[in-house]
Amino acid sequence: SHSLTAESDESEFMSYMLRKSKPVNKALDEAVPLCEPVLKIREAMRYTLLSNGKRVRPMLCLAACELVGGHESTAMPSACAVEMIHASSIILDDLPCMDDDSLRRGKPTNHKVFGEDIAILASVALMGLAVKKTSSSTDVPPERVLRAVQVMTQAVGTEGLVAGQAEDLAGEGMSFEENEAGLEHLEFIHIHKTASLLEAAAVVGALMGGGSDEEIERLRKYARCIGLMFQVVDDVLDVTRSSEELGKTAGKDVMAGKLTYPKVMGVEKSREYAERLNREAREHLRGFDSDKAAPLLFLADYIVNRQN
Ligand code: GRG
Repeated sequence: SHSLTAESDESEFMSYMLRKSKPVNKALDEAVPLCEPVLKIREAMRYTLLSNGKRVRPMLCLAACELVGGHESTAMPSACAVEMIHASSIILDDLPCMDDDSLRRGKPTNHKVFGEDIAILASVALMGLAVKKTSSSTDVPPERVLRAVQVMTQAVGTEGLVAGQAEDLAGEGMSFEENEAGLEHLEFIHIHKTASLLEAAAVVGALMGGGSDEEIERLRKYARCIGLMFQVVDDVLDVTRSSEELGKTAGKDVMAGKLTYPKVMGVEKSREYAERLNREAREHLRGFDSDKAAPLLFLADYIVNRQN
């Protein structure tokens, strides 16, 4: 199994992603053993943590670590931790009092299977475990581990996921003007709900790998760009999908009343914006060796080009 270079193609990137996800899934599996006490809570934690997500955040964490010269295994606890935070947040996001979703990753949502009480406890337990995992990183100077815990916890609270979710909920039912103010609201949500955890993944990976402050900052900016880009592309795909399915869709229209990039700036401008974010993301990686940066450059292209 050779490594990815600037000359690799998309299919080599896909096998790189698959290859990277294997040790991550193994470590996640081992992190929550199915045993007493609280067997039911552990089952619920495992149900979401091990269901088939793309593992973009762990991959970003490991790739950032390797990009600054660290070994993959040094960032493995942090890579698991960011996926635990991600799993924790999607359990809460799907609850009836939040987005009220019954399906996630093609399966019934956590609370549909285990009930709301168990789902909430599993979410809190995953969040705690994430902090424990990060702090148990070995072969890393303690001040770096401490910084990683700070970065990770900051990405969750009032400067991160919670802020994004709160703004999202506050905006529901409000008719935002499809103008500058609407765009600001939209960017705030995505910077916090999506980009903040991707930023944390890249930053803690680089911290564990021994990166300099300047390298860490460049990776943070790269991750913010791909986080925003992910959401712009998502909104554009929603328009494309719903026009394709026009007339044959049943169930709730999730986009009804929701502010999106196409609503604020139109489909064409949204596509241009995604392309601009991709260019900007790549510029932030310019100072790195292009072969070493290849996984992150491919990841950016993968996000901007995805078709569903
Ligand atoms: C404090 C844990 C916590 C949460 C409270 C509920 C909440 C605040 C925030 C919501 C976070 C959330 C669900 C953000 C959406 C992020 C997003 C882009 C999800 C989809 O990510 P993918 O495509 O998913 O990487 P997979 O399934 O591939 O992992």
